[in-house]
Amino acid sequence: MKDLKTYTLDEAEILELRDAVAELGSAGASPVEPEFYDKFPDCDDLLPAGLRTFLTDYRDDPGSTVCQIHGFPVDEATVGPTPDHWERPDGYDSTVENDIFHAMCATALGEPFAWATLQYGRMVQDIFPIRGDEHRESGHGSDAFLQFHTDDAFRPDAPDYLMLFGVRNPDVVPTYVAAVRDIRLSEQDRRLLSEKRFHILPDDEHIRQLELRAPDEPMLRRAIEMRDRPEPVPVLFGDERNPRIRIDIPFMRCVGEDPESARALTTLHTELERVQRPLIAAQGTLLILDNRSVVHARGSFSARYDGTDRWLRKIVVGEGLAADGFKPLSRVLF
Ligand SMILES: O=C(O)CCC(=O)C(=O)O
Repeated sequence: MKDLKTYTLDEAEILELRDAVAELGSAGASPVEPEFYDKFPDCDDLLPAGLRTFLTDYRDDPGSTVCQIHGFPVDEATVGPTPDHWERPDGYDSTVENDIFHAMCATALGEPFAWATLQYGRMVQDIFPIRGDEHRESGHGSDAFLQFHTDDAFRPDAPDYLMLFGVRNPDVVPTYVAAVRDIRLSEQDRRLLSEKRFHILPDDEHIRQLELRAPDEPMLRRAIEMRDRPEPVPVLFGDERNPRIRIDIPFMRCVGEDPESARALTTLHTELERVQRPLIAAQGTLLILDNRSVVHARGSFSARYDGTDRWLRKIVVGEGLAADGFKPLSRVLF
């Protein structure tokens, strides 16, 4: 990927950010809750000027794929051990500083939102290994390689950006990214992949979390409907010079018997592997992926479950909502 953009915070900017985080934090609203974004819709104005410009340039460049921001300080003692589960009975105070920084950067890109089906619809979600999930294709797996996907590819209104903040990543487990613009495909494969020949199903987490905790929720029925009666969709779409992609390798299949399309999908997968690049959401690094033009995967690793495991925080953002001047009625969707 030729166009990875990087910003490293300097000491003066870190001090400025500490003040901004303290100011927003003292108002008592948590970025885990939707109210934070309604209360502080312009909190990105408090970002250091250079960082804010970096983010808006990234957002406004139609060719942008991935960027990373290094250097937000994380205090090991404050964040404490990596939790066992996203339910986190002790609450979210330990990560509030980096969550506020994360939320400010998210607001510079568009409207942060969450899915009601995931982690009780919290606006900042946890990614870390959970005991028993080792072989699952989710952010809570570890031994399983999490294969290429765009986030929530089963939905037409999938996020535009995915933002991953490293609370800790001691084993340097990579997030692999591949830009669809870098791949080479035959005309025929491109055509097949641009036709409505594929079913993309909701990934397990959208259904499993509600089945366990809120089996009577209507949104669970909607998610099951999307799994059992998916609409056919293309994998590639948009302008050929700057193509868009929706894909979720472990949760997709061709519509009916279609060996040609299956082969085109395999070729696409191989190409994504060829152009992939490992990025590290190290402690204090924020990775930002354009979820329309970049696919991502995660390396496998052995979880220790001793409080030192890899821990990321995640926010997803819709750009279109803000671009239209439209404020969502609810930030927790399904
Ligand atoms: O853990 C990572 O690096 C990636 C997580 C991921 O794939 C996701 O949250 O969709």
